[in-house]
Amino acid sequence: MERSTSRQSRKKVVAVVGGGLVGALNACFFAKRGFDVELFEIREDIRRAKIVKGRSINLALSHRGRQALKHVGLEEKIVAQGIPMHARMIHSLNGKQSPIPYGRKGQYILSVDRANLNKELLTAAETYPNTKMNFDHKLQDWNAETGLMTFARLDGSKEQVKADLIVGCDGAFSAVRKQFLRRSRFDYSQTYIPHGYMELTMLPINGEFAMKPNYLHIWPRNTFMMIALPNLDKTFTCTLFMPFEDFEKITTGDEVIEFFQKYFPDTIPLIGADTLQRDYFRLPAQAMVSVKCNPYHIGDACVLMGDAAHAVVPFYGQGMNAGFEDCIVFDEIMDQFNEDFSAVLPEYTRVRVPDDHAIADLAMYNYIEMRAHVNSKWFLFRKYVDNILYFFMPKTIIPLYTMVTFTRTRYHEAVKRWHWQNKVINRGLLLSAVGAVLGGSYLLIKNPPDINKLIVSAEKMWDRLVALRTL
Ligand code: FAD
Ligand code: EGU
Repeated sequence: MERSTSRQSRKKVVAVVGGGLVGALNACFFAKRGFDVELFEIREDIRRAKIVKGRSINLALSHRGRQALKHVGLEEKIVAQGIPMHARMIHSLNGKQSPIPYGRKGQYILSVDRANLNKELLTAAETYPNTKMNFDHKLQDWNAETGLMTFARLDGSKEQVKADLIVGCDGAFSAVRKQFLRRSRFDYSQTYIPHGYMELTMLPINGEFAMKPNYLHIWPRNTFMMIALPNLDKTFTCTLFMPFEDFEKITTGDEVIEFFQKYFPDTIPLIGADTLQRDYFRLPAQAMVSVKCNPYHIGDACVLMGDAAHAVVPFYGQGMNAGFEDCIVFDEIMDQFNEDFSAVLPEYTRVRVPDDHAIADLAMYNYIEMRAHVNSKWFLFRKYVDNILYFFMPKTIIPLYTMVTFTRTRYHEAVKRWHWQNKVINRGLLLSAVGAVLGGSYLLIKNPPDINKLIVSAEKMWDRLVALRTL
């Protein structure tokens, strides 16, 4: 069956491949501009599905993601269904909890439910009369010369569709991207990290959240780490990050408890030993991959966005936020170039690649940093220093996570500024050290201390020490 959806007289047809977070949002962006939008998604409609399988249950939504939602009039609605997290709560091994604010009052990130967000975005896209949703459509192949796409259905049938523009939003293992890989001068790299992740549910206790809800809870333990985000149903989703080889060492329920007793003892009564053992063996640990590529487009026919263009490891909480920002950046360029795809697509690649590569690098850097030497004390110390410098010099020293999380500073510029700030801080430290030595020497020379007084006070000190010993 062949179906040609491009019509001469009408607005151009945009095929969005992938109905995940970025695909569904993109459908809204293109529909708002008046294009004929066809969205293709391999899964059934998740709004009707009983069980939604997929990656992480909840996500941290921050400024960039919110700005994108605002563009399509969804910010308020989504924010109302999220849980504000004003600070991180650092859990030390001894059970001590220390909050560290994300920013000033009123600066917070949101814990949002992935499935719910996806449903809201699909529903929003569908309210435009010029969108058509095609579920149970798996992109099998497409032709970069003709733009003809082939979809496979569950019943075994095939469908061929043509569009003026193909927007690849089909995630880290993108089928759209496969055609890019066959072309010359396409850069591509993918890296699996040695860690896997596993999600554990912390149920409410006596009908209330088991821990304080308005925090992103973190258990930093060098190579092991756990993070918990609150859900609207008063549960927490705990994500355990650990090298695959360590996941494989734990094979019995007793070993699970033993492991948690050693590294996350405060969570055992909160999750419950039996729930912990059940959740641990329910699903195998999931892999994490980082993908970078360049360019993001082919001619005027196809463009990649979201994880299809840049899968990042989750150690900055930015994957979805960056993907949502892709949509804004593309939209702005569409304005600049009058929706002329042959100009918009190369400009989008030119502008966006350096920023997406920067956040991919930052997330990987943070992964390596956390794994290498971040225990709870170090984490607390680093964030305190960040926040104190920011408090006293808010115009000069802005913490990196602040630029990334609470502004739309281009990612690559945030990295540049971070390097510059580090230089300033190091010079400041060096200068104060040199200043202290020079100033101290000057004062000593100007007011030479009376050597007798020094000796006397030394004698007094000795007396005091003796007194202490005999107490
Ligand atoms: P996806 O969500 O993967 O959606 C792709 C869609 O395409 C899917 O619906 C899929 O079914 C469909 N599809 C795939 N292949 C085909 C095909 N051949 N034909 C048709 N359809 C197809 N990001 C944050 O911003 N904050 C966080 O706190 C955060 N935490 C994370 C925690 C973990 C453990 C992980 C793994 C990721 C986290 N992320 C976070 C990243 C975030 O999940 C992704 O960046 C985001 O889901 C990307 O959205 P996407 O729409 O590009 O891709
Ligand atoms: C990982 C998994 C704390 C959800 C990075 C911070 C994350 C999230 C941090 C996951 C960390 C790490 C930041 C936010 C956020 C911190 C951030 C990480 C949400 C530098 C559901 N990270 N994440 N940084 O600052 O900027 O609190 O799975 F532990 S939100 Cl790894 Cl802001």
